[in-house]
Amino acid sequence: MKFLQSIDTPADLRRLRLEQLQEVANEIRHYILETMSRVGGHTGASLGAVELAVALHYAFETPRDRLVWDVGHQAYAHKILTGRRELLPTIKQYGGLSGFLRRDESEFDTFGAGHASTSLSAALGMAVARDQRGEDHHVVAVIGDSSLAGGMAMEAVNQAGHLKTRLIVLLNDNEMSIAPAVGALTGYLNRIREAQGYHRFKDEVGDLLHEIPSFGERLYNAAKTVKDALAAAVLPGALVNELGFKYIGYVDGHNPRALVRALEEAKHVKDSPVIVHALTQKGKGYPAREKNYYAWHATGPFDLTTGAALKGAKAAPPAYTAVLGQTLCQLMERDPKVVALTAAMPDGTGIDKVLEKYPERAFDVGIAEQHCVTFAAGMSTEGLKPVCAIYSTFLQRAFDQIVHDVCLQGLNVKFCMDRAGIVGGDGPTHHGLLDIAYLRGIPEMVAMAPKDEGELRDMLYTMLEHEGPAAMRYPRGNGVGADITREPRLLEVGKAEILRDGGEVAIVAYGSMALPSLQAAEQLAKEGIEATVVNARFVKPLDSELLLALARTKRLIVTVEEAYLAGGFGSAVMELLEENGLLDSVRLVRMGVPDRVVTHGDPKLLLAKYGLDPDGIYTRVKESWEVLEERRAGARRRDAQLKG
Ligand SMILES: Cc1ncc(C[n+]2csc(CCOP(=O)(O)OP(=O)(O)O)c2C)c(N)n1
Repeated sequence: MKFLQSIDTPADLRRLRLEQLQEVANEIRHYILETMSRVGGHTGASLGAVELAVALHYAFETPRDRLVWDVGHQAYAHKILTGRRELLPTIKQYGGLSGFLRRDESEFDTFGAGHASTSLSAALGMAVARDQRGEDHHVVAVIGDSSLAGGMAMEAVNQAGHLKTRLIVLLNDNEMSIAPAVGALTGYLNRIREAQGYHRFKDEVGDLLHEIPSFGERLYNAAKTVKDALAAAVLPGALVNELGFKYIGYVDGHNPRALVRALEEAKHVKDSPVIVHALTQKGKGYPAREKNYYAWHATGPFDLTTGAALKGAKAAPPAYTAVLGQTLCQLMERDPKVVALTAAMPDGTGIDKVLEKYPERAFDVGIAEQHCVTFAAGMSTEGLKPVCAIYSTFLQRAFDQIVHDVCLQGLNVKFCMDRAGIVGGDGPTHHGLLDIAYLRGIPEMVAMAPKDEGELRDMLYTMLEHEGPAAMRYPRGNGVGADITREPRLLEVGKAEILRDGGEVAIVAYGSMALPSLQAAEQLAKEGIEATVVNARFVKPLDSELLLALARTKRLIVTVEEAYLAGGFGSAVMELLEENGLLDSVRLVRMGVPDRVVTHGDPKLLLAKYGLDPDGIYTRVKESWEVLEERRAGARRRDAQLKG
């Protein structure tokens, strides 16, 4: 690494000559590839933005000039150039670098990111604040073509064009989301590309016409009129201009020289926002680019020469995601009213399988969770049964749509929330810890969580048979090896399942915590503490009959959930006991995630940190039980003293 070794801040980069930047980019690309082949990460997305990061830090005086990356998954080169080079191998690991951007990680990360389409709003806010303070630095947002189509980004374009604020937007256009990009905006960007080819052709023809003696000039003028008319229709950036932005482009996004030149040009635009349109290739330099588009976006560890994924040693049960996709296909075969929707996550949600099998009944709406939910609501008014498969964390975006457009009208929309709970390396922006709290307060909603992948199938079937809104949460990763070959069963809505019966303790677990609770109970039994274990299945409606019976007969109830405690499953049980005047008759202990930001890292480690594994549950139950026993013994001693 001839250059990289001595680049500890962007100021070091800016000391180099323009023609040396490509070499710096090559070194960064090599370093990312080599590191990611060992640790995995958003390899492809970041490989595609190497030259962008180099050009940006070269052209702008960061951190004085503000750089706002959208999502942040593509910003590994930015991390490398801003003093975090040595830490790259720790990315996404506990205590290591974040996989996205964090203000507390670096002064160069001007805005925290992880969810898409936020950069333009944030950058516009910064630019307006700059103007109000009479300062003169640049504010630059870097956004991908798919994130630009997200609702928030469009809202920001609308306001920026109206305010005429000085703001630079670097569009990282690789024609890809995680899957191939979808939507009319993608079509528009494609047309810009095609139109530029046309204009180049036109200019060449113009030059030729000029060379024809006497007639040439007239022919050129006639052609120019036609060209102007055509230009109005397809001029690159015409729509962008109409929206109040200047347009510079397109630029080869892998040519640092061209990029720096375009960015320098953008700096001179003072009276409006400006878009610099860079064309990039996701996964640029990744060895197996042709084979699997998902690998262009993110990878686990891989073979550096072939790009082939390095597989784990033992075969694991199928992932919840795969079981969802496969079961949905199966159920769609039986019920023609069912349609499937994903918001830019076909692979991540299993909807890719449905898109393959039922292209007419499955929709990838792009990064547009809010639209997705209301689109589904509209379909359901006409008798369809839409299933929205959206990660728990991304469904947060669509809260009001769930309330206002689905539940208040009692519409028949189903929500499959993948990645519910602690997701691991993607960290705070991606943990799905809030869905229980944000869904269970909504009238009409039915909310459930399966204990394993077999029950996921039952629940999907149950949701589809249920009339009205319903949601199911399930964790990231592999199932537990449950039978997925049997026919899905219809479950009774609001009925829990007793997994183990006995003793004066009840562990009531929700979803992913049911089996760890069962294991904890087995461990407790070995020490003479018998516990009933309940797989709650539903948080709304709760199985109040069973829970009240437990409250009347047990001395200790422990609720366990992989979610924030505030407003969660345990809170629902506590409310039920309070409503029935039972809070004093039984000791209630709630286990879950406390009111804290949960960092990134190995999910096993994080779950253990919050006591949400068999050992943690065992310990908490045992301690709580011992306190009760101690109190009982104390009370007995006092009674005896009084009597004596
Ligand atoms: C609200 C939200 N929905 C979905 C995602 C998942 N996601 C992460 S990156 C990405 C694709 C972004 O595509 P684009 O903006 O074109 O950037 P690229 O990855 O192509 O560089 C998606 C869908 C997200 N981060 N946030």
